[in-house]
Amino acid sequence: MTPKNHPRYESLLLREKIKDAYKEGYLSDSGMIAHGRGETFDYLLGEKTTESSRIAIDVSVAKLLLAENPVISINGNTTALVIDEIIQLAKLIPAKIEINLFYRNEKRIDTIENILNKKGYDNVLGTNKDELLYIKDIKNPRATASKNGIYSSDLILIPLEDGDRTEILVDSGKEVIAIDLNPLSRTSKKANITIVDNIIRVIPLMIEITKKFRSYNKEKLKDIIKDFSNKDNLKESLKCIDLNRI
Ligand code: PTJ
Repeated sequence: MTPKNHPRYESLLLREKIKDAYKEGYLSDSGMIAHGRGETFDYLLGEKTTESSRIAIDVSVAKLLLAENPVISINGNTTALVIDEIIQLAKLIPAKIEINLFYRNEKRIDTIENILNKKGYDNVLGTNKDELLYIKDIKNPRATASKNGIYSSDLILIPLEDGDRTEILVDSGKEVIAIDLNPLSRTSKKANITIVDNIIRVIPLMIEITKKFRSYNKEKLKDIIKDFSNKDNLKESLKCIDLNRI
């Protein structure tokens, strides 16, 4: 048990969630390493939502509300940390939820599907019984996607994604929104929009902003998107890493 008065209580609580998910068998061992890397960048960014992240979140929500067939891709880490919020966001947009694992195996897929089912969410895609196709016929396990989900979607939200898959998605002409604490990762650089922030802060904020933007007309939403440059936004995020902060 983590004592509540511990100065790093929140951070330790997240580690507990990650460890529990690993023990339950749905978080990959590499997922624990990825979490550690995320913690480092979060530390350097001051463990807060920066102005550049806030801009990227606004643009992402506007894009999600304008998309024809938006899909939220989930993996082990996302399920462990923010699954309730993901379900809420998917319902609000509305967007589909697809399980898309880098280290795919049947047991992990079933466990994540069960977690969603127990929360009353039954339409999850990417399960073992779903029809999976190869994006752009790339016969690579990294390129599989649900026929009715990522395969046919125009916009995908990928919290914590590996660079190979981001590249495949972007090169296939899909728009990709990434959430990645590392502004220098291949995913961050390849995605159309990158939110350099922690998923535990981003998804609740996206819910709040979706509630506000839902009443906006298309023109107003397009206005929010129009001047966004991912490269410039990433540069701003990098500036927030103040190595002289002591
Ligand atoms: O569950 P699976 O099989 O799909 O595997 C998921 C992982 C994350 C293991 C897989 O996609 C992977 O190997 O990813 P990478 O290449 O390690 O990239 C993960 C990125 O997410 C890194 O740049 C981390 O800094 C970042 N990250 C880690 N935790 C968070 C995060 N970004 C936002 N919020 C976090 N909480």
